[in-house]
Amino acid sequence: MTKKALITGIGGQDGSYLSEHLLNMGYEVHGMIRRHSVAQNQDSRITHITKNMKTYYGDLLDYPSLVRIVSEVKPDEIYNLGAMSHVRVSFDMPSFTIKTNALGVLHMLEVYRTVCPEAKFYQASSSEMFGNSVDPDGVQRLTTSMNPVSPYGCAKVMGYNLVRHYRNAYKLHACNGILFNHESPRRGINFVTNKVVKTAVEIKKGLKDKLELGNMDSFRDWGHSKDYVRAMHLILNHDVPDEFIVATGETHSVRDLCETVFTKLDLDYRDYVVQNPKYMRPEELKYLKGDPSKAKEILGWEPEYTFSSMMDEMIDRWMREVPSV
Ligand code: NAP
Ligand code: F7E
Repeated sequence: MTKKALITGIGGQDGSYLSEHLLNMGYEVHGMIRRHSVAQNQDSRITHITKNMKTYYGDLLDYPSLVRIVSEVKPDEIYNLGAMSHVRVSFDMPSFTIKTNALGVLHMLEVYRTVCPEAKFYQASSSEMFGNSVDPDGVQRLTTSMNPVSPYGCAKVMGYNLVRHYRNAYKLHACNGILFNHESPRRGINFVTNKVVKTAVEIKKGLKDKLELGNMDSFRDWGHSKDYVRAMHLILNHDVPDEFIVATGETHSVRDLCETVFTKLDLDYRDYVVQNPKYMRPEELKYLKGDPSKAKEILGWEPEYTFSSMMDEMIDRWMREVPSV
């Protein structure tokens, strides 16, 4: 029988790639989108596949909308990807962030428990939950303590714990994927990778003469969203509901990122990058490097992209889309 998946945050970066992946596997895909005053922004990342799926208006903070959608779809698999996902913005909008990323998870779990408890549930947990905790060997793993350093991270810890609690208390198949940073040409342009790539291309084409950044000395473990949505499906479909880290096990500083991207465009980043305190955070997460060994050993997950091939794909997008003067 055809499996039915329901995705919250279907119009986001991961929601769009996950939809493609599930459609390719023969799933019936349903997704929740939010109403925007500019209607074309509601589903701009998924317009190429909306004819193959069904979308519903809803919001993680609007409990009746969740009851309506889940009752109508009766999904076999729920992927809760909806979130206020920008860490720096979470300092500006802490209340909305905590509501969406923590209370929103509780709402989804309650509807899941009461409407379709036989379904499977995936929660989009994040490496931001670790904050500045690092094991002595320079890696974050499932046993690393969680000391979040942003409203976003605090809310994600709450969501993570709620999933574990619901699993144990109500015997639900509810899982957490702790995903480290993952990017793609579809990444929002206010996240550092796509901001650097887009601006570097604009500089290359003579449209800009500088790139303003915040902290260039933080390190991130950057993978590709396409690889990471495959991991989501594997995590959810493992026999036992569990927690998994998804990461590359490689780390780069923001400075390395700039050097890589500008060098690929035959430019020297030091001629163009300036620091602007506007992009600094009240508290910074300095270093991320995840240990994906459990996902590799138990789920057989392997990423296909490298840092370099992902940057090439992102550069290609902007070389095509940024007009030449
Ligand atoms: P994204 O592109 O920002 O997508 C987030 C989606 O959530 C958007 O479709 C957004 O809709 C929706 N959303 C926001 N507030 C909502 C609300 N109150 N009710 C319902 N939907 C809401 O993020 P992403 O990169 O795809 O990430 C997907 C999930 O993984 C998020 O939960 C994120 O926190 C988590 N995560 C991401 C990363 C990463 O590096 N990408 C790493 C770890 C975890 P609008 O477009 O209408 O705002
Ligand atoms: O920042 C530094 C910034 O905003 C990365 C989300 O998907 O991953 C993401 O959160 C680093 C930080 O991602 C700028 O200070 C410097 O150290 O691309 P980012 P993030 O905060 O790591 C986690 C795992 C998630 O779960 C989140 O949803 O880059 N940085 N200058 C800058 N960052 C931005 N955005 N803009 C700058 O100008």
